[in-house]
Amino acid sequence: MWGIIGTWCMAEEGIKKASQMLENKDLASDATEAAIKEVEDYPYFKSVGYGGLPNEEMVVELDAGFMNGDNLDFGAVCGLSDFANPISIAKQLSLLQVNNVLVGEGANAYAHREGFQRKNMLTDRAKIHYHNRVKTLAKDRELMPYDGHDTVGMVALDQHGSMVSGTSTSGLFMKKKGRVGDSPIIGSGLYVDSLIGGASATGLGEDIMKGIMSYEIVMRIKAGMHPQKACETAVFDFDAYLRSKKGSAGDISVVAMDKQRRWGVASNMDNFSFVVATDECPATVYTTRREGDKMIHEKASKEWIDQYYRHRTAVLEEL
Ligand code: SD4
Repeated sequence: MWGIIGTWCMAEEGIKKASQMLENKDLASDATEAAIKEVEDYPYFKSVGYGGLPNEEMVVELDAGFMNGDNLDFGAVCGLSDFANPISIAKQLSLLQVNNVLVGEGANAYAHREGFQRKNMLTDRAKIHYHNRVKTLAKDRELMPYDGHDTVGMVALDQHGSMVSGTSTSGLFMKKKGRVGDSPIIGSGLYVDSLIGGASATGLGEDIMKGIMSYEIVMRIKAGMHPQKACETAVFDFDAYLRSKKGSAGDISVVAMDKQRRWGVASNMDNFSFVVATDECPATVYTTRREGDKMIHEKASKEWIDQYYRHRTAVLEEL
C-alpha cells in the first residue's frame, strides 16, 4: 500500500514520477524529494523554485521544509537564494542531529559548502511580474497570495509504512526581505508522524501559522478522525475563529493523508486544486469547493487542466 497527495494541479507531473517510485518500493523520502524537485524546476509556477516571484527587492527568496514521519526528524531552509532545489537541502538538513533549520546567508553558505546546484532563480518572466507589480503597488498596497498561489506541499506513504511531508515555496510575492511564511515551519506548513499521518498547508502563511494547521490536522487524525473530516473541521473551525477575532481570515488550504493512505483536503477559498495517487488510483487532479461543512471534490476535466497551464504560460506583457 502506498499513496501521495500534493497541493495544486501543478503537483501532477511530480506525483506521477513519485508514484512510479512508490510502486517500485522506493522510500517516501526519495519519492517526495523527486516530486517536489519536478515542481521546483518548472519555470512557470510563480510560487515555487525556478520562476518563483521575488521579494520587494527583486530577490527570489526560497523556503522549504522536509519532515520524516518515522523519527520526526525535520530540516528547513528559509530565505535561501540562487539554489535550484531547496527541498533537497531541507531533506539533507533533516539528517543532522542539530542545525536543522538554516536561514538566509547561513542557508546559502551551507548549500554552497555541500555542493548543491547553484542557479539564478529569477527568470525574465518573474522580472516582468515584478515591474508590473511595482507599477500597480501604488494603488493597491495589500500583499496577498495572488490568485492561484502555488506553494507545493506533499504527504507520502511508502510500502514500508514510512511517511514524509515536504514543502517548497518562494513565499509571498513582494514580501519584505527576510519574511518567512508557514511553509518551512514545522507544525504549520507541514507535519507528519508515520504512526498517524501527515498534513501540509498552502495559503497566507501569517494566518496558517496562527492555527499551526498541519499539526492540528495530524492531532485530529490521531484522535480518530478520517483525514477528510480532520481537514474540514480544522480549516473551517480556524477560519471562523480568525474571523470572530479579527473580522477576516487569509487563504488556508490543506492536504492530508493517514497511515492507512486515506486522504483529505479542505480549503476556505474557491479555486483550490490538488493531486492524489495511490496504489489503487493513478495520479488524479481534483478541484474542490466548500458546501456548508463539507468539501466537494471533483475530478478536473482535461479542459480545466489545459486552462490551468494556459493561464500560467500565457504571454506576459510589460505594463
Ligand atoms: C507563504 N504559504 O509563504 C506560503 C505562500 C503560499 O502558495 O502558500 N503560496 O505564506
